[in-house]
Parts: sequence; C-alpha cells; structure tokens
Amino acid sequence: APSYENIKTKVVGSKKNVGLIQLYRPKALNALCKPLFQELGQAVKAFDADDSISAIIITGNEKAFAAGADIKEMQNNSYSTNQKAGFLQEWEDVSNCGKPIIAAVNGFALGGGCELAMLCDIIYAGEKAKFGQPEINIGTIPGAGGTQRLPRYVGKSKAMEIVLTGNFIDAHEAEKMGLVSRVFPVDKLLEETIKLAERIGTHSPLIVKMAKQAVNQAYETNLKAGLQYEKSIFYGTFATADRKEGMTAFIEKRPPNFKNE
Ligand code: CO8
Repeated sequence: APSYENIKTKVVGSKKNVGLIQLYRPKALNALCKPLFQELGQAVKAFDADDSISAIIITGNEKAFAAGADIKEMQNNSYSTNQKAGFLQEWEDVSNCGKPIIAAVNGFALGGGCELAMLCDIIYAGEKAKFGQPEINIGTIPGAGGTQRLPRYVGKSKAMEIVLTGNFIDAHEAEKMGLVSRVFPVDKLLEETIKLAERIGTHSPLIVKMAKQAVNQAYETNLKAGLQYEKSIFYGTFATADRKEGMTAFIEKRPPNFKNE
C-alpha cells in the first residue's frame, strides 16, 4: 500500500470490500492543505480502480472531519496565484470517482470540510458533528461547492443563512434539513457507515455505478433531460449480465451472483 502523510487508508468490512480513508492532520483539525488533497485524490483513484472495493468511506476523527481549507497555507495567495495554480483542482479526483463515497462526519465539518462532505454521495454524522460555511468570517466565500451544493441540499433560505452568518449547525439540525441522512452516537458512526458500505457492496458494482451516475445527473440538468438520461441508463442496464442475473435470481427464488459484467 502507498504511504501517505496526511491521510491513512485501510480496507475494512467483513468481506474486505470497503475502502476507508481517514483524513489525518489531527493537530490542524484536518485542515485541507494541498498535499492532503493530493493524497486524498490518489487514494480515491486507487480504490476506484480496485475491483475488490465496492464503496469508499471518508472520515476524520472525533474532534474534526475537517475544519476547512488550510487558512495558513492560503493566507498569502493572490488572485493570480489561484488562477495560475488552478487552486483546488485536486478536488476533481474525488468528484470524478465512479464508486459511491460516504462521508462519516464526527466533529467539525467547516468550510472546505463541509464542502468535501457534500461532494460525497451520502453523509452520515455522529451526534456531536457541526457543519458550517464560516468563510464569511475570514473575508471570503465558499470555494468548493458551498454556494452551489448546499442550496441543493437544504434550499435557498437555509443555505443563505448558513453562508451569510457563518453560524454552525449541529448534526440533528443537519439531518432535519436533509444535509445528513442519518445521525448516530459518536462511537457507533464508523461501524454504521461500514455497514452501509457493505450493504451497497452486496449489489452489482456495475449497476451501483450506473445508479450513482443517474442520481448525480439530477444535479446537473433540468427534469426533462434528466429523465431522458435516466431512461438511457435504465435501458443500458439491460445490456449487462448482472441485470439478467438479478431478475433470473429473483424468479428462481435464490440470491443473485453478480459478476460486475
Ligand atoms: N486552517 C488551518 N489551520 C486550522 C484550521 C484551518 N481551517 N482550523 C483549525 N486550524 C488549526 C488552528 O490554527 C490550531 O492550530 P495551532 O494549534 O497551531 O494554533 C489548531 O488547528 C486547533 O484549532 P483551534 O485551537 O482553533 O481549536 P478550537 O477547538 O479552539 O476551535 C474551530 C475549533 C472552531 C473549528 C476553529 O479552529 C476554527 O474556527 N477554524 C477555522 C474554521 C474555518 O474558518 N474554516 C473555513 C476555512 S476557509 C475555507 O474552507 C474556504 C473553502 C475554499 C475551498 C475549500 C478548499 C479546501
């Protein structure tokens, strides 16, 4: 396994089919410096390419999922250095992943940390999690989806409130708003997230990918074009052996044996 400095990776689950990535800069509350994001991108790409992995989990520690972009690193950036370096472009390695990514959030998910959670496919939270887009406090605005993804999760009024005040919201509020799909006791969060990943892992990886693609399209397009896209992916499942196996197994009253084909 590759050795990383700012993250830790592990394969978990009873079938060893879940890729776990732990953000690991505990002293900086997992502030998302560039080397961390480069490693995160590499780790996501490696798990995405590994046929034995069904789903990926990104987590932090009990104090912080991630407290945002690294303020110390970007303090002296300028408009032109951001432009020239393509500041934040490493994020695309995470958003381009074909496999499901689940964020398991304990502690702070602020700024870029909240944005990283939102670019995952599902967010599970521990009871003490705190979400927020506090960029406004430091004279900037969210730069990795906070102004675009957050309104799609929680609607305009709540997103505006979060972005314009910089106030934090707790896990239960976040669940009520639809930002988080479930809340667990702090010490149960990771095992529950692994269970979710394992449940997804019982299905055909090929079809899981197609389902993820189709749901994501809902955030890219209008309803009519989205429904057409869905239909073409749905028809496409009929070109796979796993679709045939799934329906045949149902009719023969036996569990399916998916081949990822
Ligand atoms: N960047 C760099 N260092 C940080 C960050 C950060 N975002 N957050 C915390 N740290 C460091 C602190 O500087 C401190 O380091 P040191 O011990 O060397 O002084 C250490 O982590 C511990 O932090 P605190 O002592 O502040 O811990 P507290 O428990 O007192 O407070 C808070 C916790 C409330 C989370 C507090 O640390 C805080 O407000 N952090 C900043 C939160 C923030 O403003 N985040 C938004 C950053 S801007 C952003 O994300 C822009 C998004 C753009 C795109 C995303 C790019 C990745």
